[in-house]
Amino acid sequence: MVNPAGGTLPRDIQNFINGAYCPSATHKRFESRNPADNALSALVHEASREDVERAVTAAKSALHGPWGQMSLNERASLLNRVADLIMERAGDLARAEVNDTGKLFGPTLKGEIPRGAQQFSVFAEITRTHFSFPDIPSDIPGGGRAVNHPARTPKGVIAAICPWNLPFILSTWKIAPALACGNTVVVKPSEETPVTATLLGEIMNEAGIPPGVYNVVNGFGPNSAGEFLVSHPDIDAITFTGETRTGAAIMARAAADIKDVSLELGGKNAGIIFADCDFDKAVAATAMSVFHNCGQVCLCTERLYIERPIFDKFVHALKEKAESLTPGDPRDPLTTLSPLISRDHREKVLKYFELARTDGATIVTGGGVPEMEGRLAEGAWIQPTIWTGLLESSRVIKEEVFGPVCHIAPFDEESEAVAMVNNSSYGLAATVWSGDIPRARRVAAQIEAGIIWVNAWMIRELKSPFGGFKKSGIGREGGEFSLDFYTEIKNVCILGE
Ligand code: NAD
Ligand code: 6OH
Repeated sequence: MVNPAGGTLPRDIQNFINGAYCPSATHKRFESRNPADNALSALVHEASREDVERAVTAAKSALHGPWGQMSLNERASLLNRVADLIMERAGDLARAEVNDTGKLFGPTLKGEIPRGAQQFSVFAEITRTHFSFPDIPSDIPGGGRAVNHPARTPKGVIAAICPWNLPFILSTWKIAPALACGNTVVVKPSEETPVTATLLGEIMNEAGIPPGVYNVVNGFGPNSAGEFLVSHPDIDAITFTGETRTGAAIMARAAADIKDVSLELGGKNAGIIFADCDFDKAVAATAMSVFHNCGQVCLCTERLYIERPIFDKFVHALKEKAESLTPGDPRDPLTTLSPLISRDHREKVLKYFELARTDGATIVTGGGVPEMEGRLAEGAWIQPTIWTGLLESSRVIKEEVFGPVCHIAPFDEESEAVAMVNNSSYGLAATVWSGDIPRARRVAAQIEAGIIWVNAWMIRELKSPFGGFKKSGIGREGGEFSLDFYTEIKNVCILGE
């Protein structure tokens, strides 16, 4: 049993450059606070332009050192060692993640950290087995035979810019394929959640990953580490997860140097629930999809369309689920609701609560801030909230709130539900609940989203493709689908006799 309060947490978070922790060149530090009680959890060294320069230079030269000469088997062994060491340090990583985010300790220790470890073993195996291609002979006009050898080569130095909602998993999602494909990386964690990516530096050193292959620069976006990294001429590609607006700014900056981008952006995910579904399962999974991680998973559902005969019953059942959630110390196994990431983010969510009221919503439950006791009264707590009665044109239906909220509307016709789901500028994920599988397949085929679950939510095989339609992003990552972003394909054509 890992003690959630035990272990020594790093309080002074430095940058990790060329295999060593180093303070900011300007000695500037910023505060990181625990959203459960607003206590100061770390002082973080903000990387200056000079620090970013050193990190990118280290990553660039590491490409051609021992890392670049390694066999695929050697590289895979190192990455498997990283996976093992993450599991050995799972307690430290989970505690750090909980302090940074307010996430529940149990699911973080048992779910998110092991899943981050798994990314390294999955990509070690994928790249070890996929880098040899069969020869493809082709006929040349005028005689002769040529043999084409397509070979994947590393793209170079990858900038990985990460969000705060699932800090460890979403950073490993980028780091593991980047390294497995032979690249080097400079990671910029969110300013809200710098610790786990920084701790990973210790693990990389212990695993024997050569210096410079993995680097971390901490700081903010504009006029800070994020912007310095994105605009650095020696960055070869940028993988970004975060808000659509930020993705657009990064893409615009990357265009100047024709840098490749992979963008995992915002969403306004919807669920369609037909009257013939397994009602209890649909309610339980939908409650998870709305309230898990306080609604701060990019795959969370914020719009629900319920077939009219079960509308009232469904609203009532989801209300009961929402009201049964218990906010509290994230380290307490009895806590079932975590806080938002920060009080600033809570201000944003509360503005949507206000907007919903102004737009005439019926507040089924929630709509405010819960009363918390003692030190937790300082935290970023919010009530799980359900609305009905809004017009589809309301900004609350159109914009991503990123909190434990949803709007529920009835529908009569299948085509009407599909049209409402698709009437969005986003297209990341959707759920369909029905006992009629041919219908569920037909509906799924019409939904404009990158990930569609039928009678499920959030079951995600790491090797499956992940990404969004429309303003939810560009590109697909996950398993083999990551290879196209993290490699360049070079074709060598040899003309024989
Ligand atoms: P954000 O866009 O505010 O920040 C993400 C990262 O970008 C941070 O590290 C930030 O410092 C950095 N950044 C900000 N401006 C920058 C700039 N101009 N140049 C370079 N870097 C810059 O996002 P967030 O608030 O951390 O995360 C929440 C958002 O992320 C939500 O919109 C959510 O939907 C989205 N998200 C999407 C996915 C997905 O896979 N589609 C997954 C998780 C989160
Ligand atoms: C967006 O926030 C992505 C979530 C995906 C996962 O957590 C996963 O483990 O597949």
